[in-house]
Amino acid sequence: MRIDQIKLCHLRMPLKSPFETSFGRILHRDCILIIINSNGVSGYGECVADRDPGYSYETSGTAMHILKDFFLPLLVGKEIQDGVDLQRRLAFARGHPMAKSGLEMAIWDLTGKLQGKSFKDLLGGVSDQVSVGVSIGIQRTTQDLVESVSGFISQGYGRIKIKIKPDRDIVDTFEVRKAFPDLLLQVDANSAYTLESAKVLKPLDNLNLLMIEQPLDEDDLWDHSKLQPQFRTPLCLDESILSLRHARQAIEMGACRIINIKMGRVGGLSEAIKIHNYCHKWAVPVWCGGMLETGVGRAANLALASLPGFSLPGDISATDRYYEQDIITHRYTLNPNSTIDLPTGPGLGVELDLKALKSFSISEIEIRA
Ligand code: OSB
Ligand code: MG
Repeated sequence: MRIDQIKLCHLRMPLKSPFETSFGRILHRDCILIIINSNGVSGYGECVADRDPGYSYETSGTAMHILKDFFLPLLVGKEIQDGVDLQRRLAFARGHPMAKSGLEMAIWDLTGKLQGKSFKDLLGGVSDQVSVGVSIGIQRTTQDLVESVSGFISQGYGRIKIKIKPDRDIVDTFEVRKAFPDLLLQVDANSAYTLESAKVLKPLDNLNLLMIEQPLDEDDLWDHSKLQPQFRTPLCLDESILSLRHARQAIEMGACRIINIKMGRVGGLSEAIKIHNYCHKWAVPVWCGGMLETGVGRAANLALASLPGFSLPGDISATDRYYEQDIITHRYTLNPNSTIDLPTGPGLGVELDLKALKSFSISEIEIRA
């Protein structure tokens, strides 16, 4: 396909409620919507970099810079075969996985639309609905947290993840477990501990948690490999896994027993699929992580999570959990069995709500051939 034009919309969307993690509080969610035009057809991609460098060094600002000054000039006016071809052209650039991933998503959306195939069919997905859970941020008090968990359970969510940090770990998790003894429950520390300080988490090992996500630093596979043998509960890595190579090394050294796959974090859909395939082959459970995506990125996550190795519920909640107003016309809803249906149209299968898009856009850039 020939790339005629690429447009970047830097969006800032109000969240229904603040989302607090060990790295900070998110009130507005930033992202970049990427629209690639080829022969009158538009492909959409979402770059999930946030406004602040809390989860990762990449921000919406660095992504705008890398896309505008380095990637777009290389692509506009060129013939691109597919996502793999795109990544070959971007491989000269070190890092910036979220910027690369947003572009790759748009190329896959175009590919699907041109071939009349849904994302699920392009990827080889095996189900039309995927199991999902909800990720709950740190609340003002433990009591607020228990109430929030209770609210999401009544909405039908069958798996809950709670965020933890030092001093908001043991009591929060114990109280949620006490209130809901049979709940599928997991915790996410977003790198808030060290090998030493993670000793305080030992009591969580008796709470029948599905996993403990990313307790230590993102660049610290080695200490995770020392921590995992001290716990019966599986450790899951999120921030630490930026590529298939990291996934293989983490598994080989016993740094985790579960992997969270986010296409933005690993540089795109093709790398995400490689990690899935590797883990599936070695029977390592994976699940699809979330970055508070708009309806565009959420469609891609749903399709990814329909691959056969995604055996655990994903952080892919209904639109309602995040946004009063989304940038697509469809709103994802939760089925009573804690699943969400995949879109069925060609490509991502989503239609933009242009009025909403305009209202959230804080800057736009357009490059034509
Ligand atoms: O660590 O999984 C995380 C959101 C932003 C950045 C990092 C994380 C998260 C979530 C939310 O946990 C998942 C979602 O519902 O999209
Ligand atoms: Mg995480």
